[in-house]
Amino acid sequence: MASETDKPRSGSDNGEDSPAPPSPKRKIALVTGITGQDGSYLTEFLLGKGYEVHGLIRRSSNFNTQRINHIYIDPHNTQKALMKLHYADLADASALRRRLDVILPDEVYNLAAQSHVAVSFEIPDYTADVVATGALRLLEAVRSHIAATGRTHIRYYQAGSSEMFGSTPPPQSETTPFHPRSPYAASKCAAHWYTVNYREAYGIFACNGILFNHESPRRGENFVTRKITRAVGRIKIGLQSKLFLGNLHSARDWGFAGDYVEAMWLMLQQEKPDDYVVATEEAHTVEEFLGVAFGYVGLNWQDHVAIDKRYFRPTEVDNLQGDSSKARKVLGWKPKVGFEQLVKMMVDEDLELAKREKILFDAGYMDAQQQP
Ligand code: NDP
Ligand code: GDR
Repeated sequence: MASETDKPRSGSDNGEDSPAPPSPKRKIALVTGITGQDGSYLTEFLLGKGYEVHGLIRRSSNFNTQRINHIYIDPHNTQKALMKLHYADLADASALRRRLDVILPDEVYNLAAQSHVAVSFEIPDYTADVVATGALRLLEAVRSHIAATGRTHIRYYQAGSSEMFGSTPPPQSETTPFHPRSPYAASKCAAHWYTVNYREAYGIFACNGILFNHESPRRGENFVTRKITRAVGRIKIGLQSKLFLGNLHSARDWGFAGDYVEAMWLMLQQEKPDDYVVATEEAHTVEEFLGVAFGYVGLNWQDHVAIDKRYFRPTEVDNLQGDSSKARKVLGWKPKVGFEQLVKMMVDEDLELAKREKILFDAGYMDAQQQP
């Protein structure tokens, strides 16, 4: 998806500072982190509900819109281009406020984050700036936007994480104490409490979704599930033989991202703002994930997996298993995709991807050593 100018692919013909004429019918959503796994599923979901979706994207030397290219419609097609992209960064408070004033959203979904737990030990300061202070900047932009415009109906969703529970044993619910085990998790705790505080102090309709791990074929390739399914595809096709991993004994409550974005939306449709745990309520170890993924294509993971200490974290989160009874009761939400189905869905897609890579490799266009 190439662009000829340095302007993001926005459907708006308006200048930067003049508000777009509000659509009489459509609800307007503003999504930070639209280029990420969840941003792409949420945008599909909201477009399906008839929303106009505005996404904030970061400037990058490469285009970073691969996950949303399939729903992109050229902005010159003004009737159909309902996803609009704008440059902004959670590090830039004035840009956030300006975007709110121009886009005039009804709902704001804050999904942007440096979301990799292990990486947060390497770049803790940056992680805090984006994950914690970034959420505060956006909340403050929402608060001042409401104060200036009187648009009190605006609703805010904060992407919280089961990582906040850290070492507190399962099952973890909304009343379970937080004990974060990484700079990422500590920053998410700050964002959680900023959100609660803005709700209590200013009466903003702000919700925290405390989401347990959710995966998909669009998951970043350095998260353990996708790293495994990418390797399974490549090993099966003969492009790779070994997979290097860290701790195989941690347990996670893994669901499907496509199911979880519906819960985000449901939270903002309630009468009152509140916080909700979203989880499958089923936990599996990394080793179990390996067993299902390799077994599905007739391979034995023990023949291919090697342990590399570099993937161990200074502090690990051993066991996450959610209690999502509140979300099930109040929101009427429940997951549709189970663990085995999720793993197989990811392996199927990565097998196809590996086949395409093999064609490039055989034609001499790709170095098989360049593993994801
Ligand atoms: P991803 O890592 O796939 O996506 C993160 C998004 O944030 C990307 O669009 C990224 O942009 C954007 N981003 C990163 N830094 C900035 C910044 N400084 N300013 C603006 N945008 C930025 O995450 P997921 O989609 O998996 O997760 C979505 C949210 O939910 C995150 O906040 C994550 O922490 C949280 N979460 C995720 C869970 C999961 O299991 N997936 C579970 C619980 C919480 P770019 O594409 O340019 O990198
Ligand atoms: P997590 O996901 O830390 O739970 O955070 P990740 O997939 O990174 O790790 C899950 C578990 O697997 C272990 N592991 C490895 N992890 C990675 N990334 N790479 C490896 O090689 C490897 N080997 C073993 C980890 O130690 C860990 O125990 C995700 C992110 O999406 C967060 O943003 C989100 O908030 C939480 O899920 C809920």
